[in-house]
Amino acid sequence: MAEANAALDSHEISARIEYELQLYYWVKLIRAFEERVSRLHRQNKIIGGVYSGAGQEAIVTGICAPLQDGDFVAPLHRDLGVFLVRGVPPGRLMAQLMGKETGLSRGKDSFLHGGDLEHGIFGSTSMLGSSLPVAVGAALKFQLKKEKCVSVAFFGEGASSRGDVHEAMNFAGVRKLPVIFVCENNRYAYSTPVEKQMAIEDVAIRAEAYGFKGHVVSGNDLLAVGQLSERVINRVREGGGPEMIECKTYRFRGHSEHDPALYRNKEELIEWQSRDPIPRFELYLEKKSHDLKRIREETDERTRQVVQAAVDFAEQSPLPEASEAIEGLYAPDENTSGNS
Ligand SMILES: Cc1ncc(C[n+]2csc(CCOP(=O)(O)OP(=O)(O)O)c2C)c(N)n1
Repeated sequence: MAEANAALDSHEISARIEYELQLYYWVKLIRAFEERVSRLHRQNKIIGGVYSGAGQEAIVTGICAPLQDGDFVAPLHRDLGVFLVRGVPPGRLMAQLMGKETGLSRGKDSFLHGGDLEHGIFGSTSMLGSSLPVAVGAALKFQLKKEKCVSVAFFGEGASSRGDVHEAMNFAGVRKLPVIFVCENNRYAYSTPVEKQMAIEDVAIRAEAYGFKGHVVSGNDLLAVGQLSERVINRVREGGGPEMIECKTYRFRGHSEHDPALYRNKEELIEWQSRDPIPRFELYLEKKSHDLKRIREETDERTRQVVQAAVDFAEQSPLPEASEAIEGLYAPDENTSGNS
């Protein structure tokens, strides 16, 4: 890092510091937001299932931070953090989780399928893996229209066993599309351990079979994910064709809030909790001579306020009117008054 810094001027160094503190803010915000969502779920205030990404915050943060306006992301059911890093207002996101009028789908859905095309986010689908061909379709559009944008498709190691994941990667490889495939390998697909999912160690080695590069990185190391993602996104944006990033990680909670995850042993959980991405990044900040105590206190206070404001906004928002139930579901028919 010292060597790398030697080549930077003081302006670039302070921009880099600001960027790293922003990364820290995001992982803390995602953790605080999701912890609050788990509590709200127990209070019966959340509509639908809650799939916590606790333990995996460094992945969505490191991958999405270098993205630009116009880029496209297809997140997983566990990737609430994508919405926060892409700039979706936390209040609207919380309202989506509570099925309120002010939510992204105006109270028509739970978090699971809520997208926000304004921020380039495609709502995830129930069929695992089926959002990859959609992300590839977005990349094809960027290529055909000569737009310098990239598409990012998140998927789990469980989803990687699905046929349309193969089809999406094969097509992307053949057409050299600007798409980044990000595997969040958290070792379990619901209760199925990774050893029963695939006969190989790394999903990333499959990339070679499709004619592009695959990388393996610790998904619990924010710095490593962030640095790799910056390089990969730049190459893909410049027309280098698709790449795959496999992030090795672990989910701290069950598959969803109703799953006590009794199929995992306690030792394994403790081992992975000791690799928590947040203290790991704090250690990095401290080693870089930041006043960690002050930064942590300020960030905790800031995230507490943001999360509380989001909850207040969502709780004060109305539920949708029944008469609006089918509004906005179909594209207007240009030949009629637009109501069909
Ligand atoms: C095609 C398909 N099969 C099964 C399911 C049920 N299901 C929902 S999430 C899940 C686990 C997914 O595991 P993974 O893809 O590794 O993502 P993770 O939940 O671990 O983040 C399963 C089996 C589904 N939604 N779609």
